[in-house]
Amino acid sequence: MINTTAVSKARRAAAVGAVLFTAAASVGLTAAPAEAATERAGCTVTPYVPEHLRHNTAGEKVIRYRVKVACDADRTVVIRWQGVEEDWSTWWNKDPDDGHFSITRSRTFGSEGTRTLVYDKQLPDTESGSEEMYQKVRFVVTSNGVESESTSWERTPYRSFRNG
Ligand SMILES: [Ca+2]
Ligand SMILES: [Ca+2]
Repeated sequence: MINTTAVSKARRAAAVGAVLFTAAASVGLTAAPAEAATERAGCTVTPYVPEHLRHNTAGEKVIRYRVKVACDADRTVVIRWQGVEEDWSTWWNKDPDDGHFSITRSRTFGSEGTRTLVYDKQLPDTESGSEEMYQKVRFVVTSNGVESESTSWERTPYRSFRNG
């Protein structure tokens, strides 16, 4: 039996991809790197594409969300951190992304350094077929009592994971 949901999802993804490709070509953009970093006030934060870590005792996939944080000395960084399952809305079919987690993490650097934050969570089941997981972060930096403005949200590409 043909899985019509998966087929229609693939068609929608292809259609969205074609539109994005056209838009990028028309303004001469190059493809974004798989992982991009944002710098603000002496801290650089890099979110990575989610990875399959292991299976839990229920037989479900546990996904690892990883963010690298590098700061100069005397910095405190507060990161808003979300995991999301991507869907594709069109004007004729509203299908917004599914929020998965939303957390805040803070790290203080007395001296210059780099730390990796990880968050592990069971893959959600939001639809038939695979789940397209990505993560996004934004952050503020405080140094000597001065707080920076927040960065904009920075998201990773998604990675597809099959449930089970
Ligand atoms: Ca999806
Ligand atoms: Ca979904």
